[in-house]
Amino acid sequence: MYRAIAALALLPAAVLAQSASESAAPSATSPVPSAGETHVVLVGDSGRTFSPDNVNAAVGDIVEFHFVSNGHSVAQSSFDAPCQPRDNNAFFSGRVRGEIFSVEVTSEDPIWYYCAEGNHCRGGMVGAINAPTSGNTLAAYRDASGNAGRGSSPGSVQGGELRPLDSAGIGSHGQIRWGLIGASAVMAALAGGMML
Ligand SMILES: [Cu+2]
Repeated sequence: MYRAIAALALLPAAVLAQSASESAAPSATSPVPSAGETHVVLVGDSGRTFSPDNVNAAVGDIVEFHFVSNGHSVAQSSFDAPCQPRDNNAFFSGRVRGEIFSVEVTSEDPIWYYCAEGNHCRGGMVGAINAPTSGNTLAAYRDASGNAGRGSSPGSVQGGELRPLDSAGIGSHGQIRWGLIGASAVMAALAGGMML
């Protein structure tokens, strides 16, 4: 009798362990772009923000800006002059919604960017790719943006590719989609385990 109870007590743990390994499987087999890793940055998912506001990317990687809310853009600046286009080749998405703007990382140098709409940049809506952890940090760039004037835009949409977000509001490269599926699968597995 005691043994039977002990075995039953162990059952939920075994079910949970198995569910966890099953839900992890899609990530392992999800398509990986051959050129390099893809990093997703959500634009405006919680107000005037890029999140994450820094990504560490290698040459050949892609950074995708997912415009999940209205009234934002992404434009490249220098470190020294936030809220202004870096030069005539600064990347710029234009003001878009429901689209993905993909930028290829072609250098190990830090890349600084901002939202060019209204006062968003001076309000701190800035970000970086490969920001150093000392010296010219993202925090220093953001501080400087607070003293900048109203943001200005590069003259044209350039330096990246635009494509639509899919109907789920999530792009086709899949990192976030797999993340959401993984999270809901874990929740379902937990709920299922509790019912057992
Ligand atoms: Cu903005």
